[in-house]
Amino acid sequence: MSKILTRQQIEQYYDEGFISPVRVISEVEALSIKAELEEVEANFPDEINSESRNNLHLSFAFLDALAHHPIIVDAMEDLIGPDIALWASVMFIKEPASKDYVSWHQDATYMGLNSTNFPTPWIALSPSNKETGCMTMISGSHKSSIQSHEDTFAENNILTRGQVIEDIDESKGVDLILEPGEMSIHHGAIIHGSQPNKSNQRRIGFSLQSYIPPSIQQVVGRNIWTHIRGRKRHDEDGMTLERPKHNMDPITIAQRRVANENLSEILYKGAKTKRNY
Ligand SMILES: O=C(O)CCC(=O)C(=O)O
Repeated sequence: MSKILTRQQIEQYYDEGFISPVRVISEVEALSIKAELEEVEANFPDEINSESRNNLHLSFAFLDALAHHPIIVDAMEDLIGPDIALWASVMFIKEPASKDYVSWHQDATYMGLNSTNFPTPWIALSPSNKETGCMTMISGSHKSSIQSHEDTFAENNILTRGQVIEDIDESKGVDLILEPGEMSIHHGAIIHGSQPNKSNQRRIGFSLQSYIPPSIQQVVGRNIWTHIRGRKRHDEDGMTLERPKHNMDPITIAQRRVANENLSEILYKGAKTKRNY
């Protein structure tokens, strides 16, 4: 029996490649997390900024708590079973009236895993809708294989390589409208992207990319996994990450640095150039 997701939601994940919306925390709690995020952005500008946006959960206790949130983890268990590790996380922020966008892509393309079959929850910390630049999913596209992506490194494209899949049938696009505190869940092979934020408020989404069962192996590079629940992965052995007891817990800073260096090796493998995220 599933813990959080209904049978219909689980079927939707397999048929269409995404589920949305699922309430995780109240709007008030989400806005308090946003306020804490903005406080640490102001206090630790070198550690958290538009380029230093990966694996914040490794050093910031309030984001570690979100990565381990029982509603998120129970939903993941409904999709992948009881043994769960988190591959990485990315804070996707689009500033008010900015040109930043995310081109059509499939997450699994550059993750160096031997499967594309895994879920990513994306938690809204501000309203995510057509005006603020929500994610759009191409329904059912996870059923086809990984498409060819062209690296563009385009200036306002906030994906690592600015990678893009051309010639998408946008008529199958479904906008994932989320209120603060709600999440969407998308499949590792679904084609998705997002448009610029035309509003006067920030659009903030915390992408927990991705929760992975032990049956899926890292075949490119060496990822540093966050153990979440159940049996540990064998490639986590000997590597016990400390969870941050408070924001910027000193013991976790070096861990995050190494995790991000490793992540960069994986995400930019074979690329002509590297960005700082
Ligand atoms: O935040 C966005 O607009 C895009 C995020 C994304 O592509 C992802 O979480 O996989």
